[in-house]
Amino acid sequence: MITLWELKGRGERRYSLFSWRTRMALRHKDLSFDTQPVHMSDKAAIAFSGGKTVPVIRDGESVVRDSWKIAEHLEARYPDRAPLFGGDIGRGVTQTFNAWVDRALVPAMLPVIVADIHERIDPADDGYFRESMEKVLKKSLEQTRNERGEAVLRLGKLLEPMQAALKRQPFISGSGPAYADYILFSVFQWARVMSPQELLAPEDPLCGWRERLLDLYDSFARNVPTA
Ligand SMILES: N[C@@H](CCC(=O)N[C@@H](CS)C(=O)NCC(=O)O)C(=O)O
Repeated sequence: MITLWELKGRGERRYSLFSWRTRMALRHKDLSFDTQPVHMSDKAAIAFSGGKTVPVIRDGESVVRDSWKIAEHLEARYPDRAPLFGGDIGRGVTQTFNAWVDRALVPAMLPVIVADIHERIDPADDGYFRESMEKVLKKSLEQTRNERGEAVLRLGKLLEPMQAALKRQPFISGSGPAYADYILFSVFQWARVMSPQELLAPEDPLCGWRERLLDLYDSFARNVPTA
């Protein structure tokens, strides 16, 4: 049995975007797992991992931290299960995509939804979350709410290449879903779980793609508490 440590929000919401990558990767490989929800501010709960962020997994004797390292671990440990990358070239391209999502897309999504996230985190994390987010964004959560219109426009512009790609193929990884899809999906699932804003219009190719991801593995990601 594998255990996944992830963030605990209000009303059983699981909102760690990086942990959603791991959740989907575990389902992709058809591995069963249980979860340990933790508060964002409770670093003692994950001190055994040697770090301060989730996801962390324990898989037998191995403790692995960082969503990318976890994906590599699962691919190496379970080579006979459905592949997450599809060989060395696929792993390389997927790692490049991981860097783009983390360094361009996540910072573009954050100001759009951060005030909504704040309303749905566990109350125990209130001060910690506000302080750390306001430091990253260099503005107050209230200010992000006032400037949301511009942030939504910036996000839309950034997503244009994804829309173009998804007009040509049903998944980021091609004809079927793989880890690159879960990387992108994690950002939309983060928004779906914590924000009531509808960010994708029905005619957007990203909307159809997200529906396909929500349908996977018996609607695993669809049937969770959301905003
Ligand atoms: N590169 C890491 C990033 C993990 C990360 O930032 N996780 C967030 C939750 S989504 C976290 O644990 N934050 C705790 C904090 O900021 O104190 C990964 O891919 O796992």
